[in-house]
Amino acid sequence: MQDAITSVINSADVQGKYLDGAAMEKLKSYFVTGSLRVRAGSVISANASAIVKEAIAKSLLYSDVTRPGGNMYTTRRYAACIRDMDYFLRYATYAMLAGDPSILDERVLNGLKETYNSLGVPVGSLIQAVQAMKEVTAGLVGADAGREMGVYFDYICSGLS
Ligand SMILES: CCC1=C(C)/C(=C/C2=NC(=C\c3[nH]c(/C=C4\NC(=O)[C@H](C)[C@H]4CC)c(C)c3CCC(=O)O)/C(CCC(=O)O)=C2C)NC1=O
Repeated sequence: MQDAITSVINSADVQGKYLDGAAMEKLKSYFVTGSLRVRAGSVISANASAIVKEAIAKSLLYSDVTRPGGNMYTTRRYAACIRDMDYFLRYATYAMLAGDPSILDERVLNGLKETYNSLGVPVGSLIQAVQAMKEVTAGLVGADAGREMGVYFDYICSGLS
């Protein structure tokens, strides 16, 4: 896993150089948004289950996936879906705090699309649910932090499509 600081330092080190102006700018924009990120991280962790519940209610409840024959039908599969949404929220929050998406590649997206395809989990519906979670989260943390979280929710969606 990388973060905004290690990724800037690693790429300078590969070239055996001190940080140049562009690298310093990247660090600066990460540092000035530090308290915004930490505040958003606290709000999200205090409201995680409500965020997931509302995102599901907005996107999938009473749709084909929750009806008999749908992939969320039965308590076991419904619970697996909620759990997956909570994974996405938690790892997107880690990535937002780190300012870097690599943790999503390593711990969430690796092999996930293949798993979903083999289980018949409808990826289109799942992306709808993650997009709903992006809106719900932004409503809670505010536009600036919401935009930052949106980067990582979108990263998850494009990694699955
Ligand atoms: C931390 C990283 C991580 C992720 C992301 C993860 C996902 C994950 N979700 C799974 C299943 C599942 N995922 C869903 C999700 C959904 N079905 C729908 O229709 C909705 C669109 C959607 C919820 C939004 C469902 C229903 C299952 C169970 C499918 C089945 O067993 O038939 C499985 C198969 C094994 C299991 O059931 O636990 C994995 C590995 N596991 C991990 O360790």
